[in-house]
Amino acid sequence: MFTKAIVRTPSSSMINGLTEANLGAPDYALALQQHADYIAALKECGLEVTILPSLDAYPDACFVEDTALLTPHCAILTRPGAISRRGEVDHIAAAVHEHYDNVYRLSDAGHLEAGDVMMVGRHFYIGLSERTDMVGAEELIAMLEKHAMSGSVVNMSDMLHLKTGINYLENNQMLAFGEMLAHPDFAAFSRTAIAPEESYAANCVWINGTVLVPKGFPKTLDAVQSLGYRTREVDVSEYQKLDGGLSCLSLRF
Ligand code: CIR
Repeated sequence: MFTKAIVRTPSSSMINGLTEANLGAPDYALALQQHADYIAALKECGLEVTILPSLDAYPDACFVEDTALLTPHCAILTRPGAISRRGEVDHIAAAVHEHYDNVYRLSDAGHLEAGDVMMVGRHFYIGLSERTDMVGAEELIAMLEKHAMSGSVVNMSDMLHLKTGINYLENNQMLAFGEMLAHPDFAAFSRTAIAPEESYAANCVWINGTVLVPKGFPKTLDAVQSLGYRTREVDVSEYQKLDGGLSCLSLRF
């Protein structure tokens, strides 16, 4: 169960955020409305939400998920692979320290964004992407092991982050698309295929029995409901324009 979440209000500078989506620039006013509804959804799932202020100098800073990994036993501040995002970590640190006694920080030797990290109980799958390398992954695993948790790396080639393509809904269930559908590392799980035209919706988020599903992806909504989950749709179209999914917009712990 999760009890808390941390989010960051987007800045108007988000229109300059990193993206390869080719969906045009986000509408900032609409993005703010969508962010407010995202926070409402987190609260409906029972979470107490800390809302951090926008950071004009960091257009991607609303995607807080990448800057820290919050586990039940410790927190780890990351070192983003995207150079323009590295400074975001200093700005999330205080909020993380407020909630955790055991806080680690990855060194400057490698890089890792927590969008590449998927928690399955006490085990953490770490995608090796353009944003996360082996050095960062190995450092993270060593920190997890200090607290009786484990990690393993996942080879991948087609996606921004691991959780762009696969997400755990507890109960042995995962949503997957593309190269994650038949990936051997997840053979032990029941994988529900996301329709190719709805690939963005592979990034759903399980919170305390409810699954947040991005609005506008009816096949995925139906599939998740058919698995027996309560669902809550959240419109994040303006974040999709920046390659950001539902999970990227919060740290849940
Ligand atoms: C980026 O490219 O870093 C942002 N525009 C999107 C980050 C999405 N985060 C995530 O998938 N965890």
